Amino acid sequence: MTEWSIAEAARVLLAAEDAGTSRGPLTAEWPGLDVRTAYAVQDEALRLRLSRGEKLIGVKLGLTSKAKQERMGVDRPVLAWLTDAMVLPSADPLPPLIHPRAEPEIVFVLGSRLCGPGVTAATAMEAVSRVYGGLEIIDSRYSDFRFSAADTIADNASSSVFRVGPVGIAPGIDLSLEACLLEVDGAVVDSATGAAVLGNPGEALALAANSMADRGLALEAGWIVLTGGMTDAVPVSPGARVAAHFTNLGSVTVSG
Ligand code: 0L1
Ligand code: MG
Repeated sequence: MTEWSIAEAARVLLAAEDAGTSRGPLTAEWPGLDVRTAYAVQDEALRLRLSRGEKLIGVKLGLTSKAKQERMGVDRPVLAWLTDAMVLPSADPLPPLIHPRAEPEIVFVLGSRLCGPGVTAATAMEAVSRVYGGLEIIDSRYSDFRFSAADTIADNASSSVFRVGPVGIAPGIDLSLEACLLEVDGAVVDSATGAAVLGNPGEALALAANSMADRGLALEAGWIVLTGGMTDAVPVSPGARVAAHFTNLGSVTVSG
């Protein structure tokens, strides 16, 4: 029987990611894994990633849409770390993954540090230098994407890779109205506007800053922030081509 600890959980989940294997939820074996402990697991896994040469480049929010929370059975948004190893270079196909799913996101690049508590969507947007469209590929280390909030937080919110689109604009447009069509192999499979992301992606950014402040942390200048899937995540089969077409933020494609 595994003697669970923060260090052991981080090691096991990172090893599963590296090996491309999935497992049952940690909470089934470690009932003491609560949300606070899960963020400590995530932080320890980040420490391991940095110690092998990865660079911290930002954060991602997950489960910022009610529809996705209901589908995944998790009742809160989650935060996780982004490193440079998660950037999918343009034109590269997906690396081997366990069960990849793609979701379109509105992406911010911060021009200045953003530190909670008390950050509102309006003050959050003042820290943004550029807004992009992106595609995040999520890949849970739990079989069948079955997990509790604490499980997925420990698993860095199913992070694997993401691609930011080629069009970056200064903040100013109403992002709640920014629309996205999600296509798989040329057929539209879903659509949404930025309103799906907590009413406005600026709200997600404020939530990230305020949640980080609860942990004594801030969002740093230059960081990338993925604000959460606008639509449900679609499975990416080998050879499939997923495209996200945004109204003002251009198009992003990923091939499986
Ligand atoms: O980026 C995301 O929305 C992922 C959140 C974690 C849960 C999941 O795997 O959907
Ligand atoms: Mg996401």
